[in-house]
Amino acid sequence: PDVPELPRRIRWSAATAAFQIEGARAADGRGRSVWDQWVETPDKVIDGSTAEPGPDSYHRWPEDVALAAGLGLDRYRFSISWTRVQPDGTGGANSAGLDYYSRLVDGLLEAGVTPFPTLYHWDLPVPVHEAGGWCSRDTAARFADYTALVVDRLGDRVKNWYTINEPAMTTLQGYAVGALAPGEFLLFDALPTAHHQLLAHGLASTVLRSAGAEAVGVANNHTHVRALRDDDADRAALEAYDILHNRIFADPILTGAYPDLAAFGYEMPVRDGDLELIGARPDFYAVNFYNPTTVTAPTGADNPIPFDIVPTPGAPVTGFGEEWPIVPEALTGLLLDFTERYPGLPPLIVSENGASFPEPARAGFVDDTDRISFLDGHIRAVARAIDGGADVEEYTVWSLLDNFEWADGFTQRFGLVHVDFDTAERTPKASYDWYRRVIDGNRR
Ligand code: GCO
Repeated sequence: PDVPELPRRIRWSAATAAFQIEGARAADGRGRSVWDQWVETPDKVIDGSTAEPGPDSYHRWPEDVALAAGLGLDRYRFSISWTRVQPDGTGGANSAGLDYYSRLVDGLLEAGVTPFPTLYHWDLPVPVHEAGGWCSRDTAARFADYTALVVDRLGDRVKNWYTINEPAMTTLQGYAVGALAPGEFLLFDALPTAHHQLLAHGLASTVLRSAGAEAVGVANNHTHVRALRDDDADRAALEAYDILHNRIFADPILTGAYPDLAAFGYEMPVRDGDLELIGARPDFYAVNFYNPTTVTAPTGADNPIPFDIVPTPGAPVTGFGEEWPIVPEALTGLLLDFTERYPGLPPLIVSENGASFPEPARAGFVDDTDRISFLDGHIRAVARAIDGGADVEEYTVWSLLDNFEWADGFTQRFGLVHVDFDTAERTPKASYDWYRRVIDGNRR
């Protein structure tokens, strides 16, 4: 057969996120998030786009449901916008905002696709940001309140939840180096934002479980870290980067303790009981994986950063160039490293995996063979990890459809489905049909 076959049955999914697909930023009382501020600030988004209309899923969600069902997905991963539900990040629910997600959930269930929402995919309400955002411990409590509003309305039909998406990217890109909203440049002073997001995950998990949720977990971005050279200086760089990108976010959830941060001269603002909450066993551990990261010892005498990120030697690249090397074996390595590093780990989910390549803005049909080969390689990498002992129970393609790629605007396309960003017209690509065959083949 020409499609990859897994050694055992897993669930198949595809993902999107609210701000990246919904458009309709002012509809039905939606409040403003740090991403609204970001897209309205000159020079923050490469093509000056504002995420509107984009795929316009706020109006076209029935098409998304039909596309998800057409693939034969077991589950669809979408995110809920905090500011549609609770426009100012405090107080009661905006029922018009919740109505939207309620319709989407009903549509998915009618189509036989299990809804698997993410409660937070980066769209922090502006007032919560102004009160300190993720630098403030109180934001975790705000998030738990918002979670209660959502589960109160959807919890009769939604049983599986991702709490927070990629806290590592929010800490590193959002607060440490300012490449994504809210655009703070705090370097190591950004570390408390990791703890507060993990605390938010812990508090929200408790809220969800007591409302009858069956499976709750966080979706973390992880990378497989490699040293450029086999020497002590580069190994130290590897260690440092592995802690900052992977272990700060995985260790407390999976072991109930942070890695030693003394080398960075930092300590997390942990209070009594925090680590019990954060380390309460999740029902799954979800990994967003895109590429490995190669590091070397830092150059420059008083460089505050203990590593330099360099291109991965010999790797082909995606539409992002050298920043995004294509190395499917790195996914096998990552899943096996986790299995070994965290004995007793809950089942693993690959909650995002995919790639963008240059594609036309308008298209009757996109023959995206490069995406097919990327996904084929990574699904085979998952198969090898399962053979090697990793307990992977679900795989998710990022993304169901082309969408707003954050600071890269509409210049990067990750979809199985092409979207004309002027008309929101959707056209399945070759990879859509291929993924449908992968799912079908693995069900037999
Ligand atoms: C995330 C990711 C997605 C991106 C995708 C491609 O936060 O889960 O950043 O939203 O669009 O990873 O970059």
